[in-house]
Amino acid sequence: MSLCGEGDLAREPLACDFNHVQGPFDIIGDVHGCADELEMLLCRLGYQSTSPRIWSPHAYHHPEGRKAVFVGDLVDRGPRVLDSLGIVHNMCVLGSGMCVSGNHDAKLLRKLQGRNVKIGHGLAMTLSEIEALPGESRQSITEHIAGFLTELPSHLVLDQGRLVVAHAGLKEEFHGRESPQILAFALYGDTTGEVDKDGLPIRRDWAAEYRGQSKVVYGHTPVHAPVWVNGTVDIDTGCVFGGMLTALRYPELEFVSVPAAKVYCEPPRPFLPQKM
Ligand SMILES: [Mn+2]
Repeated sequence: MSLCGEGDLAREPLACDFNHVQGPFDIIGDVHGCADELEMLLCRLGYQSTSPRIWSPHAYHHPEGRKAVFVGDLVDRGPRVLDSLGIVHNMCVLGSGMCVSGNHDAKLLRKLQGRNVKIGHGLAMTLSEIEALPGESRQSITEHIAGFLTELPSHLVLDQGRLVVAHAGLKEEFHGRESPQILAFALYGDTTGEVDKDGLPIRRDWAAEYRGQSKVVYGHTPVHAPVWVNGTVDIDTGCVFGGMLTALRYPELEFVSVPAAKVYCEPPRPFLPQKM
């Protein structure tokens, strides 16, 4: 909120408020450093490579003005994290892309801000890519990454509220609002605070209870194929785990996927159909 005019309280748009942006969109699932598959998917969707010379040499735009909307978790686990960040950052700057924060992006940001975070295998791979940068550019690239990650919103409300994109999904009462609780839901899902026998967080099935009018497109939990549930769909088809990188074309509501070139990381729990 900011004061404006003669005491009128002018409402500043929230970071998530993109009601006026109509698309069409290509919403893209968790990239996790799989830039090879991201570039292949963008090409299949009709995006063309451009040379923005902003921060990294990679960017794409669509000749018909479509926008790629990323569900977050750009980083960790995969082989080309910095290229993935560069592509998405540059597309956001050029206006051909938008992105929400994922839990891995938020954790990398905390690490870059000097906070004490637990470094698992996935984050270690991101940090080793940063360490491998030549000394003279490492600091400025790291600052660019931190600045980009700081600006990622918790979720996006698009197309007059008809479309909501959040990393782990979002229940209707949280759409278009901001709070620490709403951010936690958008990043981690509807966690109960308990863990299962494998030590993984137990999540409530918010999508099963969803009755909203807006379509909610999200990622975070790898599934072997996207399935609509009450107007919500998880498009994280586990590319980094050897699955696919999937886009949902909107408003067409068509899925476009490219297969992962390989298993880059073993999944924490199986998500592909079990072979009999
Ligand atoms: Mn995630």
